[in-house]
Amino acid sequence: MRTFMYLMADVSKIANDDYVGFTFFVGSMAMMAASAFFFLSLSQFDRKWRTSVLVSGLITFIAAVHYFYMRDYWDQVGESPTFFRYVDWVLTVPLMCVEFFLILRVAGAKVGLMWKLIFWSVVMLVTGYIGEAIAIDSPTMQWVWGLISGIAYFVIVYIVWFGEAKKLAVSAGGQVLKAHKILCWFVLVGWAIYPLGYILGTEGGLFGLQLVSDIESAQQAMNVVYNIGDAVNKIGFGLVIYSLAINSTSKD
Ligand SMILES: *C/C=C(C)/C=C/C=C(C)/C=C/C1=C(C)CCCC1(C)C
Repeated sequence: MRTFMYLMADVSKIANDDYVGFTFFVGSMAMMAASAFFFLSLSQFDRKWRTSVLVSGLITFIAAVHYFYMRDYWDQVGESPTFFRYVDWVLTVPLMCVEFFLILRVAGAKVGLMWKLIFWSVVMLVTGYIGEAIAIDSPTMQWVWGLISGIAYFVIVYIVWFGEAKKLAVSAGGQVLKAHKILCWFVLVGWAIYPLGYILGTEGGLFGLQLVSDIESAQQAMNVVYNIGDAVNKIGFGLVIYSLAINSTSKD
C-alpha cells in the first residue's frame, strides 16, 4: 500500500480545464490501442499487404511513445513540447509517404516517388520547426518559414492528387485507387489542420489574423489542434490501409 501511494504521488492531477494535458493523455492511449490493433491483425492479410499494415502500426507506435514524453513535458515544464513534436513528425510523416509508395507498388511505383515525397515532407517539417522554435523573435520570419513549409506541403498535395502518384493509382484501379483517393483527402483536409495550429500558436497570429490574444492561450490552442490532427491523421491513415488490406485479401 505504501509503495502504491508512493507511486501515485508521482502522478499529477490533470486539471479539468487542462485540455492540452487531457488530449495528450487520451492521444497516448489511442495511439497505443491503434498500434496493438494493427500489429495483432497482421496475420489476417495476404503477404503483400503486411508491410503496409506493419508501417501503419509503426506510425501510431512511434506517436504513442512521443505522446508519453510530450504529456510529461507539458506537465513538468508547462511549455509546448516542440522538439518531441517535430521528432515525432519527422519520423512518422515520411512513413506516411512510404505508405503511398507501398500501396502503389502494384502499379509499378518506383522508389524515386517515395524519396520525392519524403524529401518534400522533410522540407515541410524542417522549415516548420525553424518557424516554430528558432525564428521566435521575429513574427515576420515565422511567417516566411511557415510559407515555405506551406509550399512544400502543396508540392506533396500536387504529387498525390494530380502527379505521378495519381497516375499510378489510376492504373492500379480497384481497391488501391479507392484507398489512394481517401488518403489524398487526408493529405488535403486532415493535414491542413496543422498549419491552422501553427497560425494559432504564433504570437500575434499570422497573415494579420489575431486569433488568440495572449501567448499562453495561443500555445494551448496550438497543442490541442495538433493533438486532434495527429489522432485523425495517424489512426485514420492506418485504418484506410487496414481496410484496403482486408478488402484485397482473398476471402476463402
Ligand atoms: C502525424 C503527423 C502529421 C501527419 C503531421 C503533419 C504536419 C504537417 C502537414 C505540417 C505542416 C505545416 C505547414 C504546412 C505550415 C506551417 C508549419 C507546419 C509544419 C505546421
